Amino acid sequence: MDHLETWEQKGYVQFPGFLSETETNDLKEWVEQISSWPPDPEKWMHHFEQIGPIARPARTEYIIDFHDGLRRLLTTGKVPETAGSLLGQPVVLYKEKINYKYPGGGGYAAHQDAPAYEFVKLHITCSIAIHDATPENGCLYFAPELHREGLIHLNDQGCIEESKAKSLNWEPIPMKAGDALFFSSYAPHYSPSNQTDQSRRTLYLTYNALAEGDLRESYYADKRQAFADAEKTGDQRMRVSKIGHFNGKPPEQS
Ligand SMILES: O=C(O)CCC(=O)C(=O)O
Repeated sequence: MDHLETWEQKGYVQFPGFLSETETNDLKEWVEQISSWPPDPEKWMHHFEQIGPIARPARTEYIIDFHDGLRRLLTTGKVPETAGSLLGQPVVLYKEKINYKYPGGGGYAAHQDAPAYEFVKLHITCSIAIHDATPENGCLYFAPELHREGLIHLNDQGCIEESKAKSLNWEPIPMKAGDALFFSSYAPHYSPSNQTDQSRRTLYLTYNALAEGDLRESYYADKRQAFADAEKTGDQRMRVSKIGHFNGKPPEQS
C-alpha cells in the first residue's frame, strides 16, 4: 500500500526517516533552546506540569514568529507539501506545538483533535519525533479506520468516553527520531505517561486547507482569551488545550 492509500484507509500514515540526520539534530537543538525561553505571556505559550517537586515544561506553542529555523521547516518544503498532498490541496499552518513529556510526565486521554480546532473543517497534523518514542516513554496509540465517523462519543471534557475508548482497537505507533506521522484530526488517539528516565519530545504541526484561509492568528487569539478566562474562574481542566485530554498534574503555585 502506498502512503496515500494508507492515509485514506487508516486516517494516519508513517514516514520513517522523514527528516535527515542533520535536520533531526538541528531540530533537537532548536527544541532545547525553545524549552529554555523564559516565560513571556505576550509571546510564546509555555505550559507546565508538576512532576514530583518540580514544575516541568509540558508544552510550548506559538513558536514560529520567534524562531527562523523552525518557521522555515514548518512553512516551506516537505512538511507542508506532504500535508497538502495527503489532504489533496494546498495547506497553511494552523498551529504548532512541542510536547516535552519529561520522565513521569502525564499522558493524554483518548481523543480526537477536531473538537479543539475551531474555525476550520479540513485539517491534518504532522507529528515529528524529536526523540525515539516507545510504549514505555509514551508514544501515541491510534485506532485505525475511524477518521470518517465524525466525532465519537464525546464526554464533557471533549474526549472519547472511557467505555467507548476501551472498546476500540488501539495500535501503538513507535517512532525513531526524525520519523514523521501524519494523522487526521478525526483519528482517535491517546498516549500513556512517560515511565522512563529520559524525556520524549515530539513536534506537532497542524495545517488546514488554504482555501479556508490563514487562521493561525485567530486560533491563538481565541486560545489565549480562553486560557485567561479559565484562569479567572479557576477552571483547572483547560491547562494545555481547550479540551481536557491532558492527564499531567497542574503546577503547584509557589
Ligand atoms: O504527545 C503526546 O503524548 C500526545 C499528544 C496529543 O495527543 C495532543 O497533544 O493532542
